Amino acid sequence: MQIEMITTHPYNDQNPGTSGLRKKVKVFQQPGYLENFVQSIFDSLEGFAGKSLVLGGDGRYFNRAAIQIIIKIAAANGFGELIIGQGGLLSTPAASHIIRKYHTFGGLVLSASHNPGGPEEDFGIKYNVGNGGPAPEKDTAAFYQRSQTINVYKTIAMDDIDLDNIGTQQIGDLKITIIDPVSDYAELMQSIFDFPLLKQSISSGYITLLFDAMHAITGPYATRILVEMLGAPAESVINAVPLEDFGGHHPDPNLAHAHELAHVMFSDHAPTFGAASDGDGDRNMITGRHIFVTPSDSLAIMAANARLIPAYAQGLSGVARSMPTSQAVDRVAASYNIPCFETPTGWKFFGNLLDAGKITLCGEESFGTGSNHVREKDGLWAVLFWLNLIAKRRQPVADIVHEHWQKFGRDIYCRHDYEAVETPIANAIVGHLRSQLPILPDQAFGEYTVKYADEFCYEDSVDGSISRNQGIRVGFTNGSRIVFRLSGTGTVGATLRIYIERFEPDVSRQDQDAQLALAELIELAEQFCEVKKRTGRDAPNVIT
Ligand code: G16
Repeated sequence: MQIEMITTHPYNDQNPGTSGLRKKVKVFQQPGYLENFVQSIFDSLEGFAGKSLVLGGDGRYFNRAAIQIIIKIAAANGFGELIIGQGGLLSTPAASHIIRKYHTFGGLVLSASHNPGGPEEDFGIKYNVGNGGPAPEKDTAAFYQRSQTINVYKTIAMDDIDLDNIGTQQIGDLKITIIDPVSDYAELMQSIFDFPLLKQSISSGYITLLFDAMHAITGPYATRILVEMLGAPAESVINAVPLEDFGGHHPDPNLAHAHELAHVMFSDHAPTFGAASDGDGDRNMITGRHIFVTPSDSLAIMAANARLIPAYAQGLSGVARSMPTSQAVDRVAASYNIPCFETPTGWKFFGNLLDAGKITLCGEESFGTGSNHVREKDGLWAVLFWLNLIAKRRQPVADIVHEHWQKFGRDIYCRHDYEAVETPIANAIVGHLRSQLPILPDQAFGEYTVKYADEFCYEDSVDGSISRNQGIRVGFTNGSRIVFRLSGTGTVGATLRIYIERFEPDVSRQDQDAQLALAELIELAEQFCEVKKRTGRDAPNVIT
């Protein structure tokens, strides 16, 4: 194989965000843009000569073209084997599992997750390390640093690889293995959950279900597992065929974007259980007949019931949640006397805790839940967890949720997103919030008295690394909180996220609408950050 050294120039915007580098497709299509970033990753890593790399993506527009480019750069940089999902497809959790199962050096996952796809939309790339998890901050900082000085990348001249036929091809020193993207993952799920019980509950009609794959990667995974292995009727999986533009929708599993599912779940002919996943299959939305389960509640309920699932029957070593996630899981941990960790937003922060065995389950308000079975959040795993729970407890979703609130209290919760805010305005909002931090403590606003106001700083208890400026928190003496942060995954302007929660122990007051129950705190949030005033908007773009 003849290695070619191609002269290039740095791009100044290749700083990975919350989850890898996400930009418009047009940005990635600039000459050398993708090549620079991939070469910067390889230049920052050591010891991969002759080793294996996993490669796959969520099938969005530019996925196939990007894979062909990466194959050539990986070959020129000396990898010994590439393990690629058939058709260039791999869900994020499946990629994580394959890295772990086959002990590869790492993997590249091509996805912009829940962001829309298509020639005018978004693309993304992230590097996962040998434990199967997203590269930690020290690595992503090194990738960025290298991208700022890069002046050459390596590639080889060769024909495009056939991605569609399973099997092995040898090209010079490089072995390319095309694998079925689903089978290893399906086998893993079978080892975690009680498949015979699930099969029986579905075939007897006790559980009826609807899964919305949103024309994204989980279509083939859900069809294989829910339909072929567990016997659900084929029509239980909707929007099952992955499309490059996700059918023109945002593959974002929430009530706003998974509206087809939401419509059915709140209708008279709703099945027992409904769920959706996102572009790359790591997020999940859980619903039952006429009920939506917030991701924060879902995490707490999973933690409280984990012993009912075969793989977690021995109990949990600990749990973790991202800082803006509600404190519901903290109450479960306290009651079961297990540790609960609070990390910054971003799945990469759970990796060390999982590797060290300090936690078994973790999750985020952004529709992500997972366990020590892989090192990514996992959409279908969460779906199977809930199905297993329903089958074991023989209760509808609404009863499981209400019983949980009765026992632990309810953390009433919502998130308001203001998307595509002009960056200078967003920065001014953050500056304005920062300026109030010293003066807010002890101030009273109606029934709310500020207990603390700060910027979240995280010290990793395993490696001692410190991550500063991870969101602005205003906590009140009654346990309520308002959190403000700028998203690290958007591609246009800035997205301001406002997270609001209030604890309600009184059972007679738990069944309130979240927006109404949180109205006073929502007002206070505006008073603190002035997003409406400064942007001239009258409402958030998305409420979850
Ligand atoms: C990614 C990260 C998550 C994070 C989410 C939202 O998810 O993996 O850990 O919670 O983004 O991040 P932000 O609030 O910064 O936009 P995904 O599913 O987009 O890869």
